[in-house]
Amino acid sequence: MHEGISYRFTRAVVRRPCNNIVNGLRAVESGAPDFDLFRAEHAAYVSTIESLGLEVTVLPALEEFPDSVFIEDTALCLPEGAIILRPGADSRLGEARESARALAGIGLDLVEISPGGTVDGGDILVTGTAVLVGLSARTNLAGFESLREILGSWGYDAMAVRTPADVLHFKSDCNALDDDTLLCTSRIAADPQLGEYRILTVPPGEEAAANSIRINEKVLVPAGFSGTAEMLASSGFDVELLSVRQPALLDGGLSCMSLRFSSSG
Ligand code: CIR
Repeated sequence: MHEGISYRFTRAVVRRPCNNIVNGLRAVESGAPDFDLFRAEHAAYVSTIESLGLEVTVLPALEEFPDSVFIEDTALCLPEGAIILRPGADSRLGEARESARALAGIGLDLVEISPGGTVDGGDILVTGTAVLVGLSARTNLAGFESLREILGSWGYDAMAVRTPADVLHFKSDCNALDDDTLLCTSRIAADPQLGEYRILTVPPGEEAAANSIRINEKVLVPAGFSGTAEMLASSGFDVELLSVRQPALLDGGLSCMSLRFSSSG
């Protein structure tokens, strides 16, 4: 593994939200997102990532796929190339084809997960020592096995981990702050599967803040979670708050709206 693999990035790929985003999947109905507000939050997200030094490729909206702004679920990009995933929701499977085309277009080598398995990128967490893959309603064992084989050929260890019940993705509850530190919810923090990591736990009531993302020297935290922001700042992290109110209506957050990677390795 390369030092800083979990948070040092030079590039990102995002996809603009489509008008049809109002029909995006959600576990609980809390109202449809507003397209104009979504677009504004997405634009702020893109400019924040750019301000952190990343070269950002912005792909066009895809009306055919309401959830396609959540591009993280379609691929895993590493210095060795892009692994094209197989999203576990039927309505999202075709998004991976579109990502494959775009990633090939920017010069990445592509490998594909075998048909039969499903894996959402939201279940994949790259840490300094292993790639953790949460088994969930979207990511199954066959998908994990296929991913493990590809990662193994590139020299990465993959480990299947438990995604808490009724949680969409592993990364809804757990993200990397550096190569050996994770930010977790309390429902996952004490899990022995994470025993080798240093763990920081979000305060009660701030579970959604576990979907914060470290990019280079900053940790982006969803706006409204001041307890988490203060805890991270007092642990020495440089924190910036960013609103994801609209994506949250569709169970999306900061991690899911970009593919982040380092082109230099
Ligand atoms: C879905 O249910 O697939 C979308 N509405 C949300 C996907 C969020 N993806 C992510 O956190 N990686």
